[in-house]
Amino acid sequence: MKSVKLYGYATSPYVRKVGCFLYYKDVDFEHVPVNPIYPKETIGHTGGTQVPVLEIDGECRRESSDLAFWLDEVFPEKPLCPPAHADKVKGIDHWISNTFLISIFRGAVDGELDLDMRFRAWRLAALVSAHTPMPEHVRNKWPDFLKLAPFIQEMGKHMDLTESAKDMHMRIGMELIEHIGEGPYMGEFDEPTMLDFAVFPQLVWGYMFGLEKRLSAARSPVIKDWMRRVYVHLPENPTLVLNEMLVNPLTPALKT
Ligand SMILES: N[C@@H](CCC(=O)N[C@@H](CS)C(=O)NCC(=O)O)C(=O)O
Repeated sequence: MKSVKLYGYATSPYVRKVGCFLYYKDVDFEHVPVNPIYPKETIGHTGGTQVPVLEIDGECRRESSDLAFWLDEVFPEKPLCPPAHADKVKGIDHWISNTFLISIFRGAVDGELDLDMRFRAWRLAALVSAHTPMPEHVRNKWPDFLKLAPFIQEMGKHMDLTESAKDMHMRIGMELIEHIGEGPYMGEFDEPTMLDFAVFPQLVWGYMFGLEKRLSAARSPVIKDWMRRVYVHLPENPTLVLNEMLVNPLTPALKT
């Protein structure tokens, strides 16, 4: 049996995405939590600080979408990017990587540290600390650290900041609905692909772990039905966050 390790903190959307790839493929893996303050302790051997890192039998690779292709090579069952649909999958994945996933960081890029944003950031720090405890003064400063993190500043360069955050989230929600189309899965594929697992955990984890009061994505019937279909392929907690931190279980929210 191959030894598979996923290094990363569960507050990273890219780490959650690769976690879902592994869950869907039923690959046995070890999640190695990375302390964002001291990443070298766990991923120093990779020569970098970026997560996720996937290690298969001692070989380490980065870049979440490339990891889907690598997983398909090593574990061909349940392809994340079926060869017959590769062009379409890669096209929509481009939208996910360059629009959907970076939009998650819009609040931090705007850097308006109102009380709401601070509570959010402190909760994020608590979720990270559940795995890799961070000192109290670091947790307290987490809202400011997020605002200044170089990789988040970099994401800001790829956003149209003249569009309001509200308009941006609305537009991206509509684009997601278009990509789901008639379903059953994103791209109107009959089986789930890397696309579904790149998006799904991002829509549910904030609600599950106390960042959002409501499962807001489920306000769209199209997205809610799609979430129900994708969730069937994943464990109850597909997010890599410790179960002890759960605030709202997902099943009841998707049932009603
Ligand atoms: N394009 C990368 C993005 C990964 C990424 O931005 N990871 C962030 C966490 S969300 C990170 O590791 N930031 C710290 C760093 O780059 O040192 C992927 O898809 O894997």
